[in-house]
Amino acid sequence: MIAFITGATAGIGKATASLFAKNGYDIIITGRRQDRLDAVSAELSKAYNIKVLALHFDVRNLPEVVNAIRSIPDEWKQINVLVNNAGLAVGLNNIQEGVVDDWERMIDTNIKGLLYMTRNIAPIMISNGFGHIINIGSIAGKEVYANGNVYCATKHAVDALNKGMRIDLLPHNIKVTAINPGMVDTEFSVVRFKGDDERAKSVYKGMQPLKAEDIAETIYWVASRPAHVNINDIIIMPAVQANSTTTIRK
Ligand code: NDP
Ligand code: 8X3
Repeated sequence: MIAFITGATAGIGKATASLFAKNGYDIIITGRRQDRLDAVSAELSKAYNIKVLALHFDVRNLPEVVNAIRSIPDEWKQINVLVNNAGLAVGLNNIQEGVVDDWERMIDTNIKGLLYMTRNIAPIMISNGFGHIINIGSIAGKEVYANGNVYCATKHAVDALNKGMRIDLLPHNIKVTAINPGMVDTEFSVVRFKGDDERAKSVYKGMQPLKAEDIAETIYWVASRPAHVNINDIIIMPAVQANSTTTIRK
């Protein structure tokens, strides 16, 4: 069994790669940070005695995506699961003061990157006659919160693409699932606040967020349902978070 996980150098992607590896999957992992990719690759192949194929590319760069996927050896092409996880929020500004470069990074990564990956992996799955694409959306793809404008728009796009690709891939025996988390304590907020650790920590202050492993377990559960079962869509929240804007803090 083979699982392909984008953005496996940190957070949810790394925890997901680790759980699939623990369950005996060979894994294809991606990310832009080569040193992290090498470290995850070495750690998981040693810990779980599985094979790892590490592909170093930026999901925003279509030629890089195409070349990386073309480089996959034939013995790695029986891909059972693609987890479209690579993504980010950059900035938290109102629309009138938004930073256009932040908008472009989010749109290019969360929407176009997910599309580039899907466009290049789905034909391989179709030719195999099986597959499962798991898209990582967000509660931000179900609701909108103040200053979340463009990040929320990108995750609403993931919500729509998830539904659309499920229809298009249905005749090809390819399952499509979205996992939509609330707050998860990863590098997400450090990235959103451009390295401001204190501001990132304040996001989770006084409350217990989800861990990356909580999402990994959900992804693995979805992927391990019987062949006749598909989980279309899951929203998973910390117990103390009711929605994007209502959280109990001590
Ligand atoms: P992290 O910042 O911890 O991890 C993000 C991963 O995405 C990294 O491995 C990073 O790798 C990769 N990535 C980012 N941009 C690119 C790119 N252009 N090309 C390739 N890889 C990229 O965040 P999370 O684990 O929290 O985020 C994972 C997903 O979960 C995202 O889609 C996010 O929107 C979503 N999510 C997160 C929530 C949270 O509260 N944390 C809640 C809901 C959804 P590298 O930098 O090496 O390229
Ligand atoms: C990440 C969670 O609350 O910042 O998607 O939108 S949130």
